[in-house]
Amino acid sequence: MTFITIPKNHPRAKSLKVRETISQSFSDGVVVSSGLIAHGRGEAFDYILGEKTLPVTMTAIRAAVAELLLYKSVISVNGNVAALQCKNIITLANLTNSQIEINLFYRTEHRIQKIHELFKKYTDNNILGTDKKYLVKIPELQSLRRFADKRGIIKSDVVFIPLEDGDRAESLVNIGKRVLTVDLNPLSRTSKMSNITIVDNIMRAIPVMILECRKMKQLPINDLKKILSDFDNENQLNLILDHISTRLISLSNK
Ligand code: PTJ
Repeated sequence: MTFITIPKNHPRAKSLKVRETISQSFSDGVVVSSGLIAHGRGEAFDYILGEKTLPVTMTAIRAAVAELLLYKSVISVNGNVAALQCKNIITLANLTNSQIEINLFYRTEHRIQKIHELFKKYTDNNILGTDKKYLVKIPELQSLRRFADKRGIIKSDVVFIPLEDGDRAESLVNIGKRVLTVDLNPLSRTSKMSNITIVDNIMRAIPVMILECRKMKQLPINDLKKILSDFDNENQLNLILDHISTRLISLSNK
């Protein structure tokens, strides 16, 4: 696919560049067509939030990093996450000693292979979710996301599921996992079902998590546990909704 060059001084250049990346990944078979729609919904929420990482979101980011540093964790990646943040996911996984597992809503062997190849370009780490002999089904989950790796998600304490659907978030919580997510929509079921929701664009959230992780790695275990116990996801989502309400009122110039 060829694209018209985006002028560097275009006011929406950054956002258009991300669109270009995700469209190209659709052509490459990494992203599914619904992934483009999901991206558009994300953009709409990002516009409303103000397209920056909110100070209040730093609390969720630090709590999520604390979880990844403290417990046996898996970062679950889908097509959109692979397309937009592949290299940074590898960095975050290395820093937190987490495994990476591919898990797709629109699961096909072809897409698994494409996403696997993409990760293998940048890492020698074992990418889970790719070898059928290790896959088992998560009970009660009907979608193709039910296939989870015995060595990864099944064994883990914490599953980080950026850009997810609510059903799996709920099923993972039901089987006793701690669930972390990145979702621009504070009203989604995933946001509400997860233990820690980072309401931010994945393009900003993962790089900020990496920065925080580099700082927090030096902290004693009890400090990390305190960051976690101080965090309340319901309160976090309420604060985000407060921010949106205040922002929209101020924009209406009333
Ligand atoms: O690759 P697959 O087959 O696993 O499919 C992936 C998608 C994303 C298509 C699938 O998981 C899906 O349909 O997800 P949903 O239910 O549309 O949820 C995705 C959520 O991510 C929505 O709440 C979006 O607002 C949000 N979102 C989209 N883009 C971003 C985002 N959140 C953060 N950063 C983004 N860039």
